[in-house]
Amino acid sequence: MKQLLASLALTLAVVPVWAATQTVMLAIPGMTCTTCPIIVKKALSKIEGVSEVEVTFETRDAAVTFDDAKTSVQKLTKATAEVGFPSSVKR
Ligand SMILES: [Cu+2]
Repeated sequence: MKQLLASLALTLAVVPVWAATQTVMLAIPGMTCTTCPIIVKKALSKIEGVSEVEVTFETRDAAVTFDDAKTSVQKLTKATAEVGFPSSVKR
């Protein structure tokens, strides 16, 4: 039990309870060639709080992993729109 509490305390110290990592799927229908995902990925990657971006041209979507204490879905969709690719939440 002592050991369990110790490991639990360690987990809480590493990942603050108020910050949650989320992954959102964005639909980006405006991507028309294989260069588009590169532009979209670059725009999403530079947002503070975004840790992972996986843009798939074939399905016209992007999986974005971000820290919801630092950024929001609105900021993600705004960033893609600013580089010419309006996006919406797929799931
Ligand atoms: Cu293109």
